[in-house]
Amino acid sequence: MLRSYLARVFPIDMLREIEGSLAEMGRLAGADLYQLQLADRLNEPRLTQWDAWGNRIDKIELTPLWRVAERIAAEHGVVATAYEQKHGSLSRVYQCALAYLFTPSTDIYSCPLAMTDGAARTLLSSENQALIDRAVPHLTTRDANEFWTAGQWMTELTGGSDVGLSETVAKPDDANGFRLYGRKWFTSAIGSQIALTLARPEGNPPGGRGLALFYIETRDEHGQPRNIEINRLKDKLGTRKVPTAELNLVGTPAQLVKGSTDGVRNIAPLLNITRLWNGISAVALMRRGLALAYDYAGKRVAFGAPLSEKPLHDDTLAGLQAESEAAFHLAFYVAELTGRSETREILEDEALLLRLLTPVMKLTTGKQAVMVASEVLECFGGAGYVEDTGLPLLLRDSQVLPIWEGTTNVLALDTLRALDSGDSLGQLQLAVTRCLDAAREPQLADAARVARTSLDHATNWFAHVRSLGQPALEAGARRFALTLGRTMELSLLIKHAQWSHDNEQNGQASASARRFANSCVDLIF
Ligand code: MFK
Repeated sequence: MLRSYLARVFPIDMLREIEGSLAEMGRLAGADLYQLQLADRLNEPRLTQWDAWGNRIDKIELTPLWRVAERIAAEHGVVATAYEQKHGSLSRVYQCALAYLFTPSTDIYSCPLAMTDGAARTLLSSENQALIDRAVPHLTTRDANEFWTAGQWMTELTGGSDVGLSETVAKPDDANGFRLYGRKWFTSAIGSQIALTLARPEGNPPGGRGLALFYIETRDEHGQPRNIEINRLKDKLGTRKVPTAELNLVGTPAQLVKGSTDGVRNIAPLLNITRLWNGISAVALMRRGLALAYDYAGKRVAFGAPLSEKPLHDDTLAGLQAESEAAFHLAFYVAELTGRSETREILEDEALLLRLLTPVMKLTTGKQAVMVASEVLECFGGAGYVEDTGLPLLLRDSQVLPIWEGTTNVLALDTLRALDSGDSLGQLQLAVTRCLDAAREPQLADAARVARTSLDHATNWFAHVRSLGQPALEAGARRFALTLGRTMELSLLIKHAQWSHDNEQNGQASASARRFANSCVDLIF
């Protein structure tokens, strides 16, 4: 899947340049990191709040896998590649390919990397030169000793979705900075050196506009938290290697990143990057699950033959293959658009498409990841339900993907918000049409018809229900957004299938496109 896709989007010379590093990352993920992941299965991060002498230290210890993952991520440029810009706008695609290979064997180390990437992008777009000079070289370096990761501290007791309700207060201090006071309720990857967070400068109005975006360096030169008390680590269903904390900010020194208002708008670049990572993680975990299921199907003999020779098992795997290929193409398409926006090659119309497709892609692929992981476990029968196979982890870790970085419903509403500006739906129609117009193979015709019909249905639904008012529109927003996502996925899959037929004489993508076309693309009723 990855090789075929890269061969389509990269010029051949560029592909030669990046192939070696991708192959090396693939080797690490399949060998050293995978072995370490299995050995690390029972380890979890630890919080030590007090030292022997009664001092509050709030020390976090990561597991061995995560310590290795951090070094490998830095040295292989899993964040840096996007900022070195050696391959123009395709640098972002190259970076996502590295992240895709790195993710399945590193137990959601993608979380701190996503936030690090998002923080670098946010700082760069803030035009705050002092903070850019201070932090971005650390966030984007390949030197593991200099590498910093970033946290994204948004969620408070008042909720993870309605961020405008945040209660953290910012008071000016004597050194032209601020001190933050408040309680953050779900702060992922608390081991990070810096964090971007939201707080309300005293006197600002309520809501998201009254919040401001702040930069924090979490520990002092002795490694002590800077007026941050870590109350406990979360006891989560999955992502258990990620040290996620509840913490109090008790006069934490902080600096404004950009203005003293509009924190939600100013942190949006970070959200959009982490949502891209969420999609790449979704397709990476699906791919890992499928690889294991295919391998097992060749080995497990039942009722007289390997599972791989059983038509029903084969059919089940084909359905999962189609879901994961479709999701892959949408996630990487958003990476392409993101890359173009970062090199400012993006046209105004394409920027609208990117704004629309980012939440659509995140919510669509998140749901697919959970479904695929659940089915993969079932492909192993009872073994998929047993912890020491390492398989249950896949389902638990996938389950976070539709939740964090905006739940499916919150992102469905964000999709409606994205449609408010300009003709973004028209841009999506254009993108779908371009994909489908490329398809000449007769065996893709039915699939292309499904994509056209579901797109028409979605656009007609939107035009009609919009006239009925906001409650009706919101009630259908999830079905609508998922239909847009699955239609775009099908269209991209068809486009790739045609290319693969022409250039590789390979029918895999075509088979997946036909299969996916019959897998509930249109969810509007
Ligand atoms: C494995 C990889 C993943 C790694 C994960 C890392 C783990 C991190 C764990 C977490 O931190 S999870 C917490 C993440 N939190 C969220 O994702 C928040 C979910 N909620 C939303 O996204 C809400 O839609 C939102 C908070 C944005 C709504 O808040 P508001 O105050 O009602 O915002 P509003 O008024 O809609 O938008 C304010 C401005 O921001 C508007 O611009 P203007 O001021 O110019 O009008 C919006 O257009 C803009 N905006 C909002 N979302 C945007 C955006 N602009 C661009 N892109 C977006 N996505």
